Amino acid sequence: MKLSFRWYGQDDPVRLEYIRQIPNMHSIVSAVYDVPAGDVWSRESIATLRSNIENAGLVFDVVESVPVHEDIKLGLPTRDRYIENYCETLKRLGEAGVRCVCYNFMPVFDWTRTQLDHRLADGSTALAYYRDQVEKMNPVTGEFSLPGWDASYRKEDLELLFSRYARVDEEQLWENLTYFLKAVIPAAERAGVNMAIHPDDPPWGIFGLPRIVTGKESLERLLRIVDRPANGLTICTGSLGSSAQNDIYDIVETFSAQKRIHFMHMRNVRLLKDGSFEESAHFSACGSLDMVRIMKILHKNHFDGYMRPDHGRMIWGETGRPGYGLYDRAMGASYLTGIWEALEKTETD
Ligand SMILES: [Mn+2]
Repeated sequence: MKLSFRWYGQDDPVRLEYIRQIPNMHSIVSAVYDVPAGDVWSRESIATLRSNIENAGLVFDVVESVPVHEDIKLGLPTRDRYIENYCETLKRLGEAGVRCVCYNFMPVFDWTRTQLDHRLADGSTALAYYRDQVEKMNPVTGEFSLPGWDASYRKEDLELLFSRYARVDEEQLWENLTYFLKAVIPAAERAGVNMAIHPDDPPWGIFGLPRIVTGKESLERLLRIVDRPANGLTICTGSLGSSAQNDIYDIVETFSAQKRIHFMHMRNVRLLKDGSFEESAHFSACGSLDMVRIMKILHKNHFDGYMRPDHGRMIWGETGRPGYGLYDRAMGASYLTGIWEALEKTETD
């Protein structure tokens, strides 16, 4: 297991020097943020990112994410140009030493929450998703807006996107993903990069948009499309685990035994009866997931990929990017390191 930490570049209030002080820290997970989705990442930007990270004594070998242009997800004729760009970016990342690229295939919206500052009993704040609030929202009319959305979308852009996605059902989205993978996975192999798709977050359709990377069956289907190690997974325990339908332990067991998990996002969630969920501290008793059980499965299957603490709460008066402060994620990282060390030093026979 190689411990890693997400960093949003020079604008991130969490500094690389601080991240380096977390015991056992190995890799920085980052991205080039100065180009629109679909464009090729410049060699200069990649090199700057790499040298910033290496100067801080850390390794730059994981990227999250290289965004997939909407035209690829929609299957528009323009997709070929964007796929070509994608492959070129992978080539350049491979040359710069990157070994794992996380991406997702969610239409229009990335992760979705209804609240970014839900106050927990201990006074900290966390991200939360309340189902009844989502059901009342209409993103196109803009009568309600969700936190965390890409504010650069104008109303007209959203209307156009939604009208285009009206013709894309789940099977069509699978076809578009298949087309993408068949082009991109061979390029990733040539670049020495493992692709690791992030599951949809939350793992169900929202606002009538299709979502397909939602559970064990869909992950199995995805791996079969191109049955090569470079076509792999990011298992996000909090994303998959926010649906009571998903058996996260079985999922981790199945795919870590097959060596198809390249990246683990470890976080805990507390599931509510109506299908809503609140993010929680990493410690198992704070949420609905048994983190030790997940780590045990990974250890048993000799997991040697990357792992990062996923979202943290805001604690100790820290302000900044919701879910991505330093303090709680650092505690999460140390908690994971502690569990892993205990497993390493415990006789398993
Ligand atoms: Mn995640």
